[in-house]
Amino acid sequence: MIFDLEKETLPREDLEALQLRRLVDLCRRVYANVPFYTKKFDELGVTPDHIKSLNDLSSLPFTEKRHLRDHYPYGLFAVPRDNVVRLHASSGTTGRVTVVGYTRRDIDNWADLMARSLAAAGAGRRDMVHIAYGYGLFTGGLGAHYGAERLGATVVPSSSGATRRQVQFMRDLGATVLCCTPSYALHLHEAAREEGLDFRDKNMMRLTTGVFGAEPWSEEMRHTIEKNMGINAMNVYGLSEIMGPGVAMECVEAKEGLHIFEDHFLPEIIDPDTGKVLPMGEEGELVLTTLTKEAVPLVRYRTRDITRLINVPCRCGRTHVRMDRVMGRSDDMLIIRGVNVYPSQIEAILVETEGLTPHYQIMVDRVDNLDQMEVQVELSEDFLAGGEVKRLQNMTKHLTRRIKEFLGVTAQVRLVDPRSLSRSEGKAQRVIDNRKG
Ligand code: DLL
Repeated sequence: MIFDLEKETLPREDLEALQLRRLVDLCRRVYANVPFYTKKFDELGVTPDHIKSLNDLSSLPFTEKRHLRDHYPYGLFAVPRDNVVRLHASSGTTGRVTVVGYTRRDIDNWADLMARSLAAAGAGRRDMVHIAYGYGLFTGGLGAHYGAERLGATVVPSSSGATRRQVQFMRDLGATVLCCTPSYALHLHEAAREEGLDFRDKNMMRLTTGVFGAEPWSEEMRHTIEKNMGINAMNVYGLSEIMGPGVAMECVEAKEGLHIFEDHFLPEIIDPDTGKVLPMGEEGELVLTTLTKEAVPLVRYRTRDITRLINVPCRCGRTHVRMDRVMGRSDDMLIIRGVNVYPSQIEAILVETEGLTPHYQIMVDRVDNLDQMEVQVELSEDFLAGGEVKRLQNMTKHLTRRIKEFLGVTAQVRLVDPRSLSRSEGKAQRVIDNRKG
């Protein structure tokens, strides 16, 4: 179902005209109200009046996470504090937190966009939406919550934690849609099995759809979750600085790339090293400009997420451009002896291998000035039960060879007992890099 038929299927020309109007308005607002942007624009010698076409976007300055940190907490706000009705914050892995704010209209738009996202996943007002993203300063819980209510569905605001109780609630209340991180979905699946419950048995569990995001996950992981749980696992993307979840969403019709809600966000792909805009279809860093955000509007925000844009018309009828599944963040790309490796590439290899569970961790170290990578992955109970030493050795060899073949790096593979790696309730920490600091 398309939640906002008119906006989501606007003919390209009309969409671009709307974007241009909104871009000019955005520039006027930030130039007049945010000293950081007044200075940046002045330094580059541009004013809002210079924006005559969407191509002029590339003459505008970038905004980076460090700018938000430097102006902590309210320095980039474009409206008086009285007009801000909500704050969220994101901690990130390093440094100070960043604080983002929302006006009444920002919250309203966000609810609309998350409602669009849930509808694109196939959800509607008859659904029972179980939200296991964390509620609080993290945008996942409340973002999904307002969207599900806007859609008219019934919401179970479960938040994260108390995993066994969540599974029982999902059974008792008849959850049909689950919103959480993909790693937490796996955890719920495991907890269900321990309770003798099976998500695939639709007489027992009514779940049909997952709306998963907030961390990178591979296509292979999608297949695993879908197979284990008997559901459609859909990908939702977003980030707190831009809004929260609901910036882009896959449609159930194509399940190939996430539609970026272009009437609210203007995407570009740049070369992360040079900052140059790349041609359509090339892989690089996603940059987003918020067209309608009032409280903290951002011009050309560098997301650090690596993806590419797909402008082939989609069979669902939406005209908004799609972005490919995020393959990783430019800042969590590992460089192992000079070779670039994304954790999601390792995940893809592990998840498609019979006999393993989708639970893994990557440890990186430097020994005698040489990078060492160890991939720890849990064996499945079945594999372990039939496990002569020979089979285990063969599995280790097989994985080491696949990683070498596909990524060009040598990894130590360590097979570990089922359930021995720690489980996350929110974003999984896949990599422990001991080389830093
Ligand atoms: O994770 C917002 C969110 C909540 C998105 C719930 C989807 C669902 P932050 O904590 O600010 O916000 O983290 C944003 O998470 O820049 C990406 O690196 C990563 N991320 C988010 N969604 C996806 C996804 C929320 N579908 C950062 N695939 C982003 C891959 C994702 N990475």
